Amino acid sequence: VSHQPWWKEAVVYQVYPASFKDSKGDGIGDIQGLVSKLDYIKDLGVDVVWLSPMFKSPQVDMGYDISDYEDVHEPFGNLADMDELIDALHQRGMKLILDLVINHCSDQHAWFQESRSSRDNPKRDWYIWRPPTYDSKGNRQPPNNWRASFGGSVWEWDQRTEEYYLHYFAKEQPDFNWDNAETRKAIYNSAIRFWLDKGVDGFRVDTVNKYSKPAEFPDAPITDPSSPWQFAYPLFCNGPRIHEYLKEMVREAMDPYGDVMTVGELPCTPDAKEILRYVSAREHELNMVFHFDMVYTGMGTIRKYIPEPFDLRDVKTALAKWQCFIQDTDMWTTSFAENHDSARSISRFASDAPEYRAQSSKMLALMLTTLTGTLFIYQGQEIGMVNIPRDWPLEEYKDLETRNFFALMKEKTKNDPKEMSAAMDGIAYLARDHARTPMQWNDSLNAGFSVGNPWMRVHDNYREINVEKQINDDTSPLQFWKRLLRFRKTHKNLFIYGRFTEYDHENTALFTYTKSLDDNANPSLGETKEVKKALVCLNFSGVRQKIFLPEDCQSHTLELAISTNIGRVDGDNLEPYEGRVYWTQ
Ligand code: TEU
Repeated sequence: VSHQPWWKEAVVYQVYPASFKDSKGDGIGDIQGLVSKLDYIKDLGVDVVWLSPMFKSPQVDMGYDISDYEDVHEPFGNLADMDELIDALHQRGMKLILDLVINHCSDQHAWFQESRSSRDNPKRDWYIWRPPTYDSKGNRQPPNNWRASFGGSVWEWDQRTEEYYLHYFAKEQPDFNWDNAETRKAIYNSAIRFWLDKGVDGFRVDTVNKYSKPAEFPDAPITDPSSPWQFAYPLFCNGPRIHEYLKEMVREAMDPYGDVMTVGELPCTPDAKEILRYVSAREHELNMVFHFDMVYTGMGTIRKYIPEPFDLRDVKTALAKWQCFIQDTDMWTTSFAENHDSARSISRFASDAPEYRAQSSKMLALMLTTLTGTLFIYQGQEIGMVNIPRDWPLEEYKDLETRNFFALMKEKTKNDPKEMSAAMDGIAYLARDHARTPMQWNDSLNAGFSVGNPWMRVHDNYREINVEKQINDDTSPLQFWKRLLRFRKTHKNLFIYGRFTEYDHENTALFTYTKSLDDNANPSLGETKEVKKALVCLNFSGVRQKIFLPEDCQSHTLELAISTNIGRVDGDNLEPYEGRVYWTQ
């Protein structure tokens, strides 16, 4: 394939600073802890580290509420630690992207403190303030009925200046007014240029389609007035001036630095034409986006923690859409199954039963490493970490989204035991907390994460699942991931760039697809011959399944390239949660 930008072939590893490695013994992960693990990350085969917010923050939303873009949350370290991290990564030939959280900031940020101090403060218009409305009985009302992502109204009343301010997330996360050019310029300087000047290589752009608000704030169509958590999420997205703002941001704050990598968080954007406006190369906005079609399967539509039934076809539809959609366009995409907002993929899409957990981990790894797009691995995914057990009490869950949902259910159901048990089932299946239990390094106290009292409970299975136990075990998820990352790069024209074709879609146990060379690709050498086409067979069930052999593969001899069953495979029967790749021509 002709020369491609570096970020297409990069493997990105996401680090959640609070839960990765604590070097100070205060029970909170920190930057020096991350620095101490860079050789581990490098050895895995990673090119880029994505570090979730480490900026100064009151931590209402785990750092996605920033009170100073130009400083570091004290328990994580300081600016000198960040300089050391950037340098240590670059010395290893790796890169660093930070989280760009610029739809909102913390209510503790100096800018917001000024803005809320009076109606005529010069920064008043840096946020979105609106006067109250009144109902027929003279009761004060917020400007509209929109509900925030973390519960309650998107409008918070400010007594001092007797106006409401807008917040799509927590009330401690006031939304910026991106219509104000002065605000945009300040954001570009403080959140972007400050870090690019320090040598940061790019950004994961938080809530990238929410900055432009609708001109008016019409009420959302509330289908169920009794449900306190109706929220207008789709109305928050893809506003009238979003592309103007993103083009300006890239042109003014990033282009002067050369090749800045950007990956946008793009939920609620099903329309292919709209997606192209964000990531088509000719638009010069974002390099790529995370789509959430896969990780959202099974989440409630009205409220994410009321799970809805799905089967493998929904997952295959989600993935196939993006694999096919990008072909014959000038856009790019991502391959991921986990992040800090998502439950663990083994528990969500395969099986975390002890007898199937490792095999599930390897099968999912085989899927992710053979799909087209830039590959993202979330901390702990490489060793097969799984969801929090159902019997943990709510107190062990720290995420405000989890806590607020539970409180809303209590209020709505008047603490009905059956309803509350269902709420706990939803939390135990989908909560963002599942991704935030401390990284499991070894079987010593607190899994080697901290010698202090961890801010969040370590998973009880850390003695069975940890880096040290897997680093020397050839059959472990960790070793298999390492092998797959090399395998993917060796055959990058097939697996990073190749053409995806799905077969047997109605099968709810098997995911079968081929990857074939694009016309202009030069085949890479397999072990024995040029490989132009690979057949990927994934068993997402706990039952042996006969491989599905596509018509156009039957005339060729199949050569086994790799299997999650190290060493032995049983003819054309896939074991439970087994994955295989065959060369077909
Ligand atoms: O996520 C925004 C987002 O779409 C999800 O958080 C979603 O709103 C939530 O999971 C409910 O479905 C980004 C960050 O990834 C998230 O951690 C932050 O909480 C949020 O923005 C606010 O910055």
